[in-house]
Amino acid sequence: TQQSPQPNYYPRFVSAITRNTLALILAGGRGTRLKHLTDWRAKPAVPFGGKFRIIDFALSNCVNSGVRRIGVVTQYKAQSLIRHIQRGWSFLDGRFKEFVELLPAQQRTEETWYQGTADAVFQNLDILRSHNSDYVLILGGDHIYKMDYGRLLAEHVEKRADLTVACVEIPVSEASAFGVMDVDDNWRITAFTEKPEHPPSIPGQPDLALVSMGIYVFNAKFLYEQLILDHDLEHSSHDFGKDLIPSLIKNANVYAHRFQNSCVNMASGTPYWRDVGTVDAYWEANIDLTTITPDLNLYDEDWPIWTHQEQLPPAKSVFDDDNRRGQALDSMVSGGCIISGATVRRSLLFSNVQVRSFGTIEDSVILPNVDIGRHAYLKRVIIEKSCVIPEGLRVGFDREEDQKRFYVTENGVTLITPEMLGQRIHQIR
Ligand code: ADQ
Ligand code: ADP
Repeated sequence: TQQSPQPNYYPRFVSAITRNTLALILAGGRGTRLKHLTDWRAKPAVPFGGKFRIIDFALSNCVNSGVRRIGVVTQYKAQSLIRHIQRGWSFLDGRFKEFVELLPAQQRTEETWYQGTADAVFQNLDILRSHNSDYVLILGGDHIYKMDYGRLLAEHVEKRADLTVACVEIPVSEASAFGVMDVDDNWRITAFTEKPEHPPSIPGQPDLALVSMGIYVFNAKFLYEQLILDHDLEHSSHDFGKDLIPSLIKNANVYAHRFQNSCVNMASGTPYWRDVGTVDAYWEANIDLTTITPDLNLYDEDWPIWTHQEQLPPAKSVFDDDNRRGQALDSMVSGGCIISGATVRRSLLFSNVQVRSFGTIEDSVILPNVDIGRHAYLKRVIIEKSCVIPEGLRVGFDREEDQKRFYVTENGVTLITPEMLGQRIHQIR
């Protein structure tokens, strides 16, 4: 038989199915392990990768997959998220019934804010019903990955499932932070435990566990019934992972979908999916992007990551008055940046960052609108938006000294915010 040529595009599953799907992105969680980066914003609004925010990945996956009816469920410190979505995500056209709609906790049906993730959906039930879709795709807003939800949906329909949970194989040593499942030969889920202390491994693969990505496809009617049942249970915490999913395994058709079948980013041979939930993981995933061929490909024209971006002049590097070269090596530099007589290595400069003469920045993530004074030497730092770094500041050389003023992680990454520098910022981050 003739071998079919390797397609240089991703076969898409944009169809009546993706069009009849409503995506709900849960973006209300705080993400406490990101420390001061979520003091003023929810985790999905945290900047990532030089010009994006974390939620752009889930949103772009939706748009690129042809799932273009999207609700974003917000709660905790949502202002920057709301603003980002209003500015960057209003290009969908209501005339084609395409939209991104914000669903803030607003006590429309209950007298409480959103309790668990299931309650966050329950409280919007009347809005969901009014959209009249056949399938509901529920996503977290806080992971970095590229996935064709069309393939997930196609498999869900093909298997006649009531619920499909996307899953991925990870080291069993890390699995207790996730929902862990068992499946039979047909990938039907036979057991599901949320964040077990001693996670079971995959039969025959003692080092790996099969975990939930927190991505669910429900038949719409089935979801509505189950949410109402769960709402009436007194002992439920109204959470998908803790309550709803485990309770459905026995009596419904619940299948697992393998991420590798719908991942559009297999550069390293393993599907890329990162929970940048800690400061160290956040730093590492960002710095990874400065390598020659990073595991996460942001240059794929077939699967663009959309975002809001300000209109800014191009990045610029110049010689300073003393004829010192301004340069960025192995780095990503966004619009509006000026590097004058300073050296930047293996770092990300988000938009509007200024690095002044005699400065050195290494292995660092510098969020937008930061001004770095002369003679500063910063190594392994994350600088929060709008910081003004004083002249001559040295960070990353003396852990004890750094800890006195800043937040230093286990892996020796130093997080610096305006508050730590004694600066009052009257700006939405
Ligand atoms: P967690 O990520 O720990 O586990 P959770 O904290 O509930 O679950 O967050 C899921 C998503 O919902 C996040 O995007 C969060 O921002 C959002 N969220 C949390 N509380 C919310 C609220 N009250 N209102 C609106 N949005 C809210 C889940 C599953 C696990 C699975 C992992 C994968 O429960 O089974 O393994 O995701 O990361
Ligand atoms: P963003 O993530 O875009 O910064 P936030 O959700 O953090 O937005 O901001 C919410 C509100 O908190 C805004 O009104 C903003 O002005 C205010 N705010 C943010 N940072 C500070 C700060 N350091 N001091 C006082 N208010 C702040």
